[in-house]
Amino acid sequence: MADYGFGNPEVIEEEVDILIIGGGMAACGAAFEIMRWVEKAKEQGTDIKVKLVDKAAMDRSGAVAQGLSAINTYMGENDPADYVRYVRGDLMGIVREDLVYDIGRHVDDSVHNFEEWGLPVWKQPGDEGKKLTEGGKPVRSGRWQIMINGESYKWIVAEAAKKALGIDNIQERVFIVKLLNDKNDPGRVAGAAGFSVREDKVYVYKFKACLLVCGGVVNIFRPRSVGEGMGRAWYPVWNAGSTYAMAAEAGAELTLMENRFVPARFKDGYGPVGAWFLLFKAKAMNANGDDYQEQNYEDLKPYGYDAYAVGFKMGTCLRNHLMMKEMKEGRGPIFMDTPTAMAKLAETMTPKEIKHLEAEAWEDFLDMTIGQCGVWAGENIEPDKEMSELMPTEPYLLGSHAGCAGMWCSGPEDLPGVPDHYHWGYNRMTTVKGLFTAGDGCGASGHKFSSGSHVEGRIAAKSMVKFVMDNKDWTPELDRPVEDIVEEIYKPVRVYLEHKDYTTAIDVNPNYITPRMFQFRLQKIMDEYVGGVSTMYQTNAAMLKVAERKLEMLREDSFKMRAKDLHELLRAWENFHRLIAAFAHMKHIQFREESRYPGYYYRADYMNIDDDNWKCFVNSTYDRHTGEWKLKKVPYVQLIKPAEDEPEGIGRPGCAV
Ligand code: SFD
Ligand code: AMP
Repeated sequence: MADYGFGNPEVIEEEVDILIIGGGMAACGAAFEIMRWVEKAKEQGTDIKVKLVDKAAMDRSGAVAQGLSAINTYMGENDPADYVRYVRGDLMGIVREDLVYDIGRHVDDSVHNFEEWGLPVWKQPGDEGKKLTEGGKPVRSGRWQIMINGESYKWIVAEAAKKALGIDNIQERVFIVKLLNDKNDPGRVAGAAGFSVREDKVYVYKFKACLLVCGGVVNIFRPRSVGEGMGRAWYPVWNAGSTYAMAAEAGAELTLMENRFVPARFKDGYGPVGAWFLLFKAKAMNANGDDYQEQNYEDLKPYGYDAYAVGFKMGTCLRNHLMMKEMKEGRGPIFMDTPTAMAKLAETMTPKEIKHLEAEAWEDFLDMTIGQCGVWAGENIEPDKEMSELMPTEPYLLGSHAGCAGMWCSGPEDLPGVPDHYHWGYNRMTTVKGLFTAGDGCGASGHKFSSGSHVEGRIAAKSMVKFVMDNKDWTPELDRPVEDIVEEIYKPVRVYLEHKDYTTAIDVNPNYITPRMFQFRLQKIMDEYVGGVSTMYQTNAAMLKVAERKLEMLREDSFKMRAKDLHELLRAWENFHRLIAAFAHMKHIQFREESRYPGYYYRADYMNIDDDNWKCFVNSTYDRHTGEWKLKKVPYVQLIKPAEDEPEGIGRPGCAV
């Protein structure tokens, strides 16, 4: 390797038994849970070494960085079977009910722990000071959601994780770039490699098992906020598709990557709407003051979307669909009527209580989306006096909120009726041996949110320890020499150092592409051809064909991405990950010839929901050597009987594949 000064990284190799990649909710759950099982293994004479690596600092990394104002999955008095019904209703009838049920039956334990660790959970009058475990009744915003004072949510959860795992077993500010397969078994993972975002160092880990939990994908589509607002998004911008890309490259089967989440949000600040709709009972209306949901209901019928709604009870994407019709037909902007909602609530309140209500309206955003308060302050909006605009955002890929992209995972073995293709090994293990996931990584089971992601990390942790115990005598061997891996990771640095003197302007050079420009190109392709905001979320086979060609050319150019410093190296690798995740999304949308998620995206050439042919999962695998994607249909099996008030479409069996 030539000596460039910067760009000659120190290489640190380490062998552990289990590597947790990521430091978000799922990773913190895993870190908290795992030591209990590691202790048990120790009692049986086996020492298990666990390490956690996060690209950022755990106290504020991932989606919960700014905090949250609600825990959106808490069963309490509810039956987990009803939780399954809610999730499959919201995700248009196709979910892995075994995985969803598994979350439902365990999630409350995580929430009880959060409260124990110091997270303030709102209680109903008279129950203040009484913990949930002591029978304290939470303030529910909806059937599944409870309110919290959650500005420090992530800090609290990370503290417990760090305490359990021990600070020496945590490495922050290391960006993992790729998983490494085993030399003797390509269907197995044996290691991972990444680099420090602060020092000229490359890290290569070997392990028996790993938990890949790097969150979802943000910024593959051109965002609504550009220019001065760039970097503003609803989901966390630093979750760049690492989970899906690294898993795909390692050979893991992905599922429902055609699914995406397009949240309706307070415009420009991306403030969530849940508390306003559910807790404050606010209504959304069009520019004329009409309730567009009521007015447009008939519009669900022509393409069979009404089979997935009962009256005005319908899932997130269908609510979006009705809103988008208003916007397309020129009756926007859409407003959230905050003044009426607040005035109504205030009718029975004392002046002191009204002041408190106003404070809560602000705190909802101060707790989790501070930028929205910036918009309100900057535009002189007092929510009790003036309405705020709502807007569907650019699309995100995720598996834990109101979306279900991710990896195809083995589920629990103790549930009745579970078919063989739902369970082939250890709970939450992917189709690659030793590779586990949770949270945004585990597909076909959305609506876990923060608490469900935490508990899913715990479920995976327990089964990883079992896997390691069953593979005690196995030694990982990397399928590539370490020097090779280091060269690949530092390639963008080499490209820069070799060509930087060719021109006098650092950003203008025919021999390289900057990560920033690369990202713009990716976002333009996805936005214009794969159903972004500029086409109002519509695409078709011909547009996808163009997208494929352009993405393929972008892939060729990706090898010319430059990194002038460590920050750009991070940006370059985030873009590689985004590109693979974007490919997966495009390929899946191309394969599924129906519009399963109207309001998230439309196949304009197949506008119907077509249960006869498409009530099934779509799974894919990627060959990193050839760049080829293989897609297939996988049967959906209903495990929980539909309730009487469930939409007719839900009752339909999965189609033959
Ligand atoms: O209001 C690498 N979420 C909400 N959940 C709730 O329970 N209540 C809410 O109120 C929620 N809302 C909400 C939510 C999220 C956001 C952004 C907003 C509002 C504004 C959802 C949850 O936060 C979400 O479901 C979970 O956090 C998902 O957990 P997980 O573990 O799958 O992802 P993560 O927490 O983002 O963590 C990812 C980690 O990976 C790291 N990382 N590390 C190493 N190498 C790499 N290459 C890496 N790439 C990423 C990250 O640093 C991070 O640690 S509301 O809208 O409904
Ligand atoms: P959000 O703030 O939009 O992320 O939503 C938080 C929670 O409230 C999620 O569980 C949503 O599914 C739910 N939610 C948001 N808006 C509505 C609505 N209009 N009707 C029913 N549930 C909603």
